[in-house]
Amino acid sequence: NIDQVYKQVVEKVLREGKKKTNRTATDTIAVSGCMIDYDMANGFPLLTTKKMAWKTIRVELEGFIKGVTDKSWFQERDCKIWNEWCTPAKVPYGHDEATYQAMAEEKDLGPIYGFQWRNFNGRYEFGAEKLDGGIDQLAKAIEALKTNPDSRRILVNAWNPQQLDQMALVPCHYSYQLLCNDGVLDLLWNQRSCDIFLGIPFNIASYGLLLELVAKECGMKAGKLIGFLGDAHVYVNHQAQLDEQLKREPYAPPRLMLDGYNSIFDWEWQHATLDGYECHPSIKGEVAV
Ligand code: DHF
Ligand code: TMP
Repeated sequence: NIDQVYKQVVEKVLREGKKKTNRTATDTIAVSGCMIDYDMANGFPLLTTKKMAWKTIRVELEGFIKGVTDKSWFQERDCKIWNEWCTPAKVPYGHDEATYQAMAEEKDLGPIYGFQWRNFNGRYEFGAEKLDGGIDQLAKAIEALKTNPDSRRILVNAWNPQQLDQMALVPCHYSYQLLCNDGVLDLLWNQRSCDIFLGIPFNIASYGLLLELVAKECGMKAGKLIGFLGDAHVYVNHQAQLDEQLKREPYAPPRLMLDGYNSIFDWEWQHATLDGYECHPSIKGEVAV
């Protein structure tokens, strides 16, 4: 199950990792290169060894699919994980209290994931009535899967060098590929930088959910969920939490249900629910800004 796959990643990083300084004020223990390989037939990949913020994960993905770049949209739905970030075009990045305060107040996230998925390299203007131009990579990917499922060219890219300097945080997970084999759909994503305790459990569940959504949209079955991790790191102030988590015995994985919407483009977070999510209590950890 996914807890076992996750445990192997954590153990590899802690065993082979080297202490490293980085952009944030907190050091990490890091390895270069690691892979997550999970078969969706085993159940939905939400960790059971700590309680996961399932609503937050769904809201974030809905925002990405809709190309939302306004922090308020996420906050109105109780999704707070983007609170600490904003476009550096308005508040230059820094480590002092005044900067943190200003970043929390600013609502423009810049042309992040969702904008690039739906409007790649379009003209970016915060608060514009509708998203402006660019390439709708997600719609094209789905169209390609429906018309030419054998294709090895179905990719969505968030890494846009022309707009990196406008983004709240340059993409961590920067591309994904969809591969179909005999009606079974695999999703493979690339992630350059991976916070193993906080970020990765979210990223696994989020791409697992996206895979199920796209599979359903195309009348396919979800197959493999594969993640290629670049800099895989544990922040030094997350080690005690991970020690605690790894001692816990996983529960059986939950089942995902998707219902009550017409297409992936009008899917809302409430349309995805879990059957039988049994889990251990949540474990808190500080997010390095
Ligand atoms: N920065 C760092 N250092 N690590 C990240 O994982 C990260 N992720 C970002 C933006 N910047 C980042 C976007 N995704 C949390 C989870 C994912 C995420 C940002 C934050 C987080 O704090 N999770 C907590 C609380 C979640 C909640 O209750 O809403 C957790 O315990 O999982
Ligand atoms: P960086 O831009 O300096 O690499 O910092 C980004 C941090 O956020 C890094 O610890 C990785 C983490 N992260 C994830 O693990 N997953 C995510 O989805 C995001 C947005 C960030």
